[in-house]
Amino acid sequence: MTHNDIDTLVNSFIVDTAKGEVNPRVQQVTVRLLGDLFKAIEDLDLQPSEIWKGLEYLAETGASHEMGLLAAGLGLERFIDIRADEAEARAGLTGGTPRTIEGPLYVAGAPVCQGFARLDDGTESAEGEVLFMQGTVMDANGKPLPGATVEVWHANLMGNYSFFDKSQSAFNLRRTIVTDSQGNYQFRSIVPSGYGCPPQGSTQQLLNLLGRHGRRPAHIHFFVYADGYRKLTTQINIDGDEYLWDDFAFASREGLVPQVKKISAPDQLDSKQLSKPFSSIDFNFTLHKE
Ligand code: MBD
Ligand code: FE
Repeated sequence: MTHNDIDTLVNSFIVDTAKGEVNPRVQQVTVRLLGDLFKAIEDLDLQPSEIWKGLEYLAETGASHEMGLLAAGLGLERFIDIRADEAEARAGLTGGTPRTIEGPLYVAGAPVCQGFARLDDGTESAEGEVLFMQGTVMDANGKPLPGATVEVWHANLMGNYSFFDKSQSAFNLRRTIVTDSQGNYQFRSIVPSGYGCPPQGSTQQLLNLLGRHGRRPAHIHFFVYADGYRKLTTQINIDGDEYLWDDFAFASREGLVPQVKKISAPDQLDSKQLSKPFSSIDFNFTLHKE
């Protein structure tokens, strides 16, 4: 069929058969996506077995709760971010902390703490390295924002996230921190490890066929928001990770790789009541006005 014939066919299937109330946006999107799919089937001469295999693949990906992971791995989530960046640039907004993808592993409802939080439940204290991270939430003029919210979540030493990994305690490595009267936040945690897609999962299966790995560099996720300001979704990467610029989810960005300071001076260890050197990251978040 020609592409014109396909457009006519899709319209006859979807638009001409409409009887009751129509949601014009849903109709528009359905016609467009279906038309594009049919054209791809025609152009690639996709065989019925391949088409059914594709549908089975998506069904299986959904059934195993990997649709979000697949969206990250195919760059769809990154593409959505690029479009958001472009919209911000058009609105004349520059200089805020760069956004990057949320990913599929956020869980709402983490415990709320004022100013400071310890994220880890201590189960990996023996093997893990302590991390302190701190900074200020501010507006584009550098004015600190007291009472702003910093939601933070990251993986453990196995690269796994609590809730999805049922072996971890509830909300391990997840907290909601409210900035103090100076707009400051601080947390104590352990330095996370990188993430790898489940090796037998459907996302990794496709990545294998594409000759791609499914690894992410070590990173920490954030939502940062305050009344009257745009919500920021971002991450920082742990510098030095071998996958830092080879992230399967394309989320690494200039400006989101803070320096990691190694603290080993006895007086500084004493002040934190620690016996081993720890890492420290200073990082400020800059929000745009709504
Ligand atoms: C992650 O931890 C993540 O942040 C993303 C985007 C995809 C998979 C795992
Ligand atoms: Fe993550």
